[in-house]
Amino acid sequence: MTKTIDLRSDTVTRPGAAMRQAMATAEVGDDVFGDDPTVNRLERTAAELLGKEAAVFVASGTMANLVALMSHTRPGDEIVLGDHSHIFVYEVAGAARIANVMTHTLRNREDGSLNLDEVAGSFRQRGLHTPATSLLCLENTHNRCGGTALPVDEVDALAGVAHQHGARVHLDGARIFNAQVALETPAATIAKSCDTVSFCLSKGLGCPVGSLLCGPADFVMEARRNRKILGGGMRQAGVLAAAGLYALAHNVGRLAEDHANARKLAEGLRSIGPFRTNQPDTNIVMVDLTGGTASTWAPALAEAGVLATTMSETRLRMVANLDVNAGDIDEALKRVARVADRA
Ligand code: TLP
Repeated sequence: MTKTIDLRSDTVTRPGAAMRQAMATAEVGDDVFGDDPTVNRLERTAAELLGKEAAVFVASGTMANLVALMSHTRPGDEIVLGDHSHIFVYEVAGAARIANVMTHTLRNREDGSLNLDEVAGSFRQRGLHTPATSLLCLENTHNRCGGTALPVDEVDALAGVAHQHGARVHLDGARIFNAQVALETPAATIAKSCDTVSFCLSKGLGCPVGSLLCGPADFVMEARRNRKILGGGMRQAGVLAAAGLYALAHNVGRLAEDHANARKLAEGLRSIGPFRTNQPDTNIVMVDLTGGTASTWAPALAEAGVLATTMSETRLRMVANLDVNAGDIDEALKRVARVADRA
């Protein structure tokens, strides 16, 4: 059987033997009582890496973002965020349904950034007729903008404007370690001007489950209460936290390989068929189809053993990940070329 090359996301990876060994031997306790030593160690490690006072372990990136919104805002507040942000596009309107906030979207530029003047003009003060804008949400790297890594000075400028208007800043850093590697800048520096930052263990870092939400100690206390509301209080979660500690120790530096593989994939695709791609900063390749449609390309590629995600009728996404090596990228390109020859 030929191996299927799964490029749908960096979430599709399976924990390897060493990670499973770390999970199997983890010391555990009841985390709702604060008794799980491995969870406690992961939370301390995450807070240190992100340069924040404290962190809380949650089930997913979506839960981290929702808990952040619940903890930063009051019902009826307004939040400002990009129109391509994961929170706005992919989180099932949790902001509206559960955090009870109104979303004010601003256009994301191609590189995932927001226009500083538009951000500055978007804040409203609580008044007889108006909601308070209490939070700006940023995303780095930016998923729908092709895994772009937003430079630190841009993050700082945007956060500075929010702070001038009395709002706080949450950074969806689901892939902040990809940004760390691409920008050669510590995640703590990237997140420095943001009040809170979340990141995922279950994307490029290769864990089966888990995200961390990091911020000031009093914020994290409130976040623990909100996590409990969502049913996210976990018990012997040390088996999962052990995977996270393993990943933070072993799987961060190697993200450079994913970035190189994404570049190789993008370059190869451009020379093969009716494809235009981004020049990936990190591990995400956006493939714009200049011939045919996603509804014909995606199944044809799957049939040939290359899985991609359909973003729209003219766009596919392919994501380099821990389970795909440079040889697999060469093989994927050969398979795509065979499909393109028949098209
Ligand atoms: N992204 C997933 C899908 O939901 C699209 C993917 O395959 O890329 N923030 C960002 C920037 C994300 O990309 C994701 C997941 C999340 C948050 C949510 O994380 P999970 O899936 O753990 O809830």
